[in-house]
Amino acid sequence: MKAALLGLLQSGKSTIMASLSGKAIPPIGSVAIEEALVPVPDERIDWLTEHYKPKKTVNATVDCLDLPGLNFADEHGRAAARRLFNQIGTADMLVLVIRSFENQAVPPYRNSVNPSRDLAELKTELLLADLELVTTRIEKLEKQVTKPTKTQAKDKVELELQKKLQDAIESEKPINTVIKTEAELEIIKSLGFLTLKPIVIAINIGEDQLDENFDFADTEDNALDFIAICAKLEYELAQLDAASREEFMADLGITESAKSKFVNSCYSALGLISFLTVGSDEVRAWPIKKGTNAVNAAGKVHSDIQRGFIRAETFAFDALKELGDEKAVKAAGKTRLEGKEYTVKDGDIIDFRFNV
Ligand SMILES: Nc1nc2c(ncn2[C@@H]2O[C@H](COP(=O)(O)OP(=O)(O)O)[C@@H](O)[C@H]2O)c(=O)[nH]1
Ligand SMILES: [Mg+2]
Repeated sequence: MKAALLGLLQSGKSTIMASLSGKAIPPIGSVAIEEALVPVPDERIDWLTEHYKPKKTVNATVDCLDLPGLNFADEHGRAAARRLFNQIGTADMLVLVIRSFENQAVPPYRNSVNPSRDLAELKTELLLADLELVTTRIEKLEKQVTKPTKTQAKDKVELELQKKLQDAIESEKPINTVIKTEAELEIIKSLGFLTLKPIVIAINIGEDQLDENFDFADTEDNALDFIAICAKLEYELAQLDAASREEFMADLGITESAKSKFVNSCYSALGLISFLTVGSDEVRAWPIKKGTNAVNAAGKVHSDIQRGFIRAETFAFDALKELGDEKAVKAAGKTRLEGKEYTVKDGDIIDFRFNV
């Protein structure tokens, strides 16, 4: 699952990225696209690792992309932004990084620090990029449907849908408010619309703003996921060893690290949950979309297991933790045999029975 960090010039994307990856911050103005696989912290995995002492532990990961800063204040910047937007069609979600920190050494975008203005501008630009895509597509389809081609019927259906999208964008609604069915999604999926993607807003707060409340509750945006991160502090924290880090976090009153906030909010914005597999070889978390059934979950582990699926032997992590070991879980009647259609739950520990 890929999350693209998008933000205006010097909003702190690379600093956030460095606090997630533990790597150094690239020089200011760097245009290289950095990528990091960030493990999703999971206390269940930590507990299971203690319990099974496996040779290997694998957390779920979110693949984070750090992109060059956006600048819509001049033509050159707008052209660069458009090129960048065309490159992120394959990202599964967007994290919009918004500057709220004051820093004399870093000149602010449009000469003032103003998070709600910046957020509004970013959202408008995402909509405009989608409007351009939709308009080009409609022009093409309108020509195409007049010809008696094999795809004529299909093209007509798509044209209707694209017009609905156009209406939505023109009234400043993201495309994901219109797309309701899998069939509709299938039609437009390959076009890479930006406002179809789930969005998390990361407010990069100053060192002096740790206690402020940034929920934007008075705007229409309270439907979006917001997290507040002080990138600079988090970067410094990430450089410390675990013990000093905990001490500093306690001093500063930070209860959850940026890394954990960040990947957890991505995970839930993507609609992901984890099922777990355990054993002396490996303890592992597997990300799946909420609502995935057992046979498709099996396919995440291996296509052979999906093909030869017989049953999923399942118990809840919580039951194991409460009762102490697998034997006790079984004795308490809490181990279940589930079939292909069983909807996997977050924290299910699964042993797939299969036959190839
Ligand atoms: N004071 C302060 N400075 C920050 C913070 N986050 C980033 N900066 C500074 O802002 C500048 C731009 O940050 P950078 O991460 O390179 O931004 P990017 O252009 O979005 O990748 C750097 O000089 C950072 O040190 C923060 O939370 N507080
Ligand atoms: Mg950068």
